[in-house]
Amino acid sequence: MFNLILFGPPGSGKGTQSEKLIVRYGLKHLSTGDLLRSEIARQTALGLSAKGFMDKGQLVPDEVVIGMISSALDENPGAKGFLFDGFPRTSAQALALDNLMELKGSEIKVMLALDVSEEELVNRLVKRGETSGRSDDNNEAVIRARITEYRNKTTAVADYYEQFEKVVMIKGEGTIGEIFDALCAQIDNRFKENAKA
Ligand code: B4P
Repeated sequence: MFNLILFGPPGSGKGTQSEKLIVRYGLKHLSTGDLLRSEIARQTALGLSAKGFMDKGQLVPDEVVIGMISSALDENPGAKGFLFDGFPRTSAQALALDNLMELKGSEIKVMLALDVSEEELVNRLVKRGETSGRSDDNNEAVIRARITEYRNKTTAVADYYEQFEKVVMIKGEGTIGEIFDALCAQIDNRFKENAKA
């Protein structure tokens, strides 16, 4: 299995690039943001509780998202590999993911981290808020709260994978095509190494 994490702050392009990467590499896309929004749309108990956190720009509690990822992994036993988008977002989630991967006799091969300036992030999310209908995108204070959550709780996840030399920084500003090419170059390198191992 080839498993990778696409990492970066809110609005860095994780969702945008994931859609293209799963097509190119045949990976199963696991986006905790998408999974949570689907729970909200279906008005499940999990969704209703998650919405309160998301609308304030806060992270949803670890046990909720870890449970969702665990179920999604079990539902896809034949996957060639997983692309994790927006997960893990805390150190506890990173440890849980490593344990889940170990249970499957697999591991995270690489974390590709998109680097984008804060002003560009805010601009992108404010712009998306004009059309997306997402309640966490239509208020600049909530967008800034999401970026603060990222700084306080999520950057530690990159430090965690850094100790295993699995983090590769990618410039996340430029055209979507340029960024996609840079991501693919890194994946192609590691796929080759994977095939040899
Ligand atoms: P997510 O759904 O993960 O969303 P995101 O971080 O806001 O966006 P992403 O980085 O995917 O940006 P996108 O490609 O869409 O999280 C939403 C909320 O869910 C979180 O705040 C949290 O509350 C909760 N949550 C999710 N996972 C969680 C977890 N593991 N633990 C706890 N809570 C969790 O791009 C943004 C915009 O930029 C788009 O409009 C796009 O068109 C544009 N764009 C993309 N690339 C561009 C480029 N190169 N140039 C210009 N614009 C670009």
